[in-house]
Amino acid sequence: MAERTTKRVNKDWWKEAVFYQVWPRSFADGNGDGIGDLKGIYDKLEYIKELGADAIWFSPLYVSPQKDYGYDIADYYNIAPEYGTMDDFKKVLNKAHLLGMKVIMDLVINHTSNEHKWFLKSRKGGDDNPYKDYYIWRKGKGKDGKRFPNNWNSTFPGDGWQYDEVRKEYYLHLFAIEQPDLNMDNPKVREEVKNIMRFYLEMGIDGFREDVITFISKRKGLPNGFPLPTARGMEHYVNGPNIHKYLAEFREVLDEYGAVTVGEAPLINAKTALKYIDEKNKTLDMMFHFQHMEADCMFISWFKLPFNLVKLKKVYNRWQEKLYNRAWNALFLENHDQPRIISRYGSEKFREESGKALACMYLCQSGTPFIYQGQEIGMTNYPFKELDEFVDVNTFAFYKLLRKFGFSHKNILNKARYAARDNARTPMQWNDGKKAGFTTAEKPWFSVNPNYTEINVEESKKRPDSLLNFYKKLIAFRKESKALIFGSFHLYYKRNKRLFIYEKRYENDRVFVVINLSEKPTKLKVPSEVNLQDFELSISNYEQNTNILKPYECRIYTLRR
Ligand SMILES: [Ca+2]
Repeated sequence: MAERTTKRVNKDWWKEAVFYQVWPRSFADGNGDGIGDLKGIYDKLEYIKELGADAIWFSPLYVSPQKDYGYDIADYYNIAPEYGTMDDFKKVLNKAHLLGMKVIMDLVINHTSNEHKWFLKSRKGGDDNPYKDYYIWRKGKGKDGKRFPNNWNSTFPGDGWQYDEVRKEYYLHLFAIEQPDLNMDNPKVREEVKNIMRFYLEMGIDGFREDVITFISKRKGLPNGFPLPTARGMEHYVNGPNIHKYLAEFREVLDEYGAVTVGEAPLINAKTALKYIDEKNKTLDMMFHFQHMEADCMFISWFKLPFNLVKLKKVYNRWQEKLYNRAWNALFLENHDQPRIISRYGSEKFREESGKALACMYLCQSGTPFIYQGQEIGMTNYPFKELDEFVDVNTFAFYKLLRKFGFSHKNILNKARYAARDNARTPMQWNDGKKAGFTTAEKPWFSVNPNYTEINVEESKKRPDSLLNFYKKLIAFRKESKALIFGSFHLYYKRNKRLFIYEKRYENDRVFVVINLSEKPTKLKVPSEVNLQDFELSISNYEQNTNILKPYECRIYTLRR
């Protein structure tokens, strides 16, 4: 029985892979116009490979007005001119494949840009218009037709509906005003999605990361939502009524090509996730949930709370246990929507120590790890001072909402400094030269974090004990360890507020992981199940290891054979 399970688990390449996420605009500028591009990416593929990555996820590269930096797509079949051409993309794809790396694209189909030709045609309305029902249009309510069709909000906080002067109707947008939601109940729209998938799968890509995929099915009749102050209506579209039907349709196309899919799933818990990813009947291979990103906030980083390790451990424990031998986790600490993890769960004072401890914390769990650009060198949040230094539409939407709720300008600025997605989007810090080696332009599209003189790839490569080299070592170690990738998860000292201690077991292998996730020196605890005499220390972020764990000390012990 155990053997059968193992075989089944091993057949999928992505389970033993480490993914690297590239957010193209800020990765590397190849032509000196201040904006990251495919030429820049092409030249840095070896760097990604050397880290130990087996696959790359590209955030959207398609034609877009960039209101939401590519997550508002105006043409799925072409590359944004500022990033290059389709030929440039094919060169990147081919080179990645030659280096032994897979490539997945971002599939954004909950919405398009309002500049997409489907939307431009849909605005015209008319019964004989094939694009009429591509989006979610409704007449206004009330005598004068000026009231919104229902009370839903956008998740970029604000109203969920926008009036269109051409069609004289409202359209639904769960994100920015410039991002109208597609009407996935329309079979023609689903065929369009399948065509997009086929186009890139035929080109040779290896799968998709699917943006807010759990939002694509809205409840029939679009009933009013529970009267929350924000995010109203979400119970009618998160994991909506036809989601599994639509994903099963898409899965048929994906399966023709053996493509991997990871779905973004805000607000999902492990029990609900299994409806999508249980191997017995799955429509997605993995899901990005966000419960582990709530250890320092209420739902989202804007509603900050003190870091709570007990809460974090509880979430990890639940997902590791629930999915064990049943489904597969996607592991991440950062992406383009999250502030930098060292500035959140770690410590800027113990920057590299805490970066290593956090790497150890998630890379030793079962699942497929994703590393976001700059995370591996320990990039931190940006020291924003004024509102006009931010660029993200979501930051301004939150600013507006919180002002409405009576927060002061200064207070919101403090929140934004910690919570804004902008923090993840500053240019990659390659070296200590001008503009961190990101661009030769005088003015990059977005400010470089001034700490680039200390925190950059070149410096990290040179120094054997750098965070970057720790990531390399840990990734290589993980690849050789069935216990880390496939093992069962055993959490010890659940209620301890500083220590994160767990064990992974696989057949006769045992790996014991000890992390002091605090700035305070803390006495090492060893559970009765573990006799440390039988283990050897494989990896640690300090040279001397005693009975007192230093700030953010982490250790990985392996059972002697
Ligand atoms: Ca460029």
